[in-house]
Amino acid sequence: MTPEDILQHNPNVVSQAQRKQYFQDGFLTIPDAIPAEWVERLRTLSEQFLDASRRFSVSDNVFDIGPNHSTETPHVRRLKALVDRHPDFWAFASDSPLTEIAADLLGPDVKFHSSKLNYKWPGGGEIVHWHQDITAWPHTNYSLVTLGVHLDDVGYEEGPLSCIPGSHNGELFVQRDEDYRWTGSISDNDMAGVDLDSAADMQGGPGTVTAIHCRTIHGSRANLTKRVRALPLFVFASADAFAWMPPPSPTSKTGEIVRGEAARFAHFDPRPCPVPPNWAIEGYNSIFAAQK
Ligand SMILES: O=C(O)CCC(=O)C(=O)O
Repeated sequence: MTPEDILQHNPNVVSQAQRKQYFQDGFLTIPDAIPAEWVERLRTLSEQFLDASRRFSVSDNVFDIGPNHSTETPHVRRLKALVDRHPDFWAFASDSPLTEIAADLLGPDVKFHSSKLNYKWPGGGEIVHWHQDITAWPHTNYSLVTLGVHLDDVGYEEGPLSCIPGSHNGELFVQRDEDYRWTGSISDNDMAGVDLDSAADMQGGPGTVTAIHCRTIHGSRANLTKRVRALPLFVFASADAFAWMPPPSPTSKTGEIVRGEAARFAHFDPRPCPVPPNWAIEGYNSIFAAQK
């Protein structure tokens, strides 16, 4: 769907002014969007999985294990395919205020794409370099959004997500090195033409939702605190957006309609999109592994 079409539908929880802001900037921070009970449930699940990771030492389809991981001190960079990890993650994605927000930004017919939980540990190990999400999972159009949920306070020190306003209307960069290997990040050369001074942090307390348009350039700095910063992320698409390459992190729910109805026609946006590796053949671990 186009932003104009989406704005014609009455919103559920996001105000019309916020929706316009989202389409203008390519991102939106929504404070107090998720009730405390949900935040607490997500936090508890996150802690349980971190604890369970102590028994593992190599990355698999559940955990992306970082280089300093041990039984005593877990260093998990990502819990993968959240909705397959616990039914409550799927309940949250498919029937909660989060799903309402997705519908407000994508239109009444919403398709679930993927989900993960990123951990940013104290120090610079999980710096996320500037990138655009859609080049990893291209679709026939660009009506996709990544929604993140703050489980705790996320301020400057915690390494919040940071976005370049208006970059969703600019070009899509090839996230590969000189040998055309996937890097998952935009090269310094390409970033030289981007106004980094305009970058805006997405800060906020527990229950804040961060919405990032799939074309928006974003990243996150080091965690300067002594605590891990956990960030569950959920990707949704308008029902009329169809993937044209295998997804990097498929889940059993990928492609399910969570609001409204399945599309009878695909919508095609003519703006070109670089072709990612074929993840079904090459496999995918996480953005942290790719950006190393
Ligand atoms: O975890 C973060 O800080 C950013 C994650 C991100 O941008 C991504 O996984 O695409």
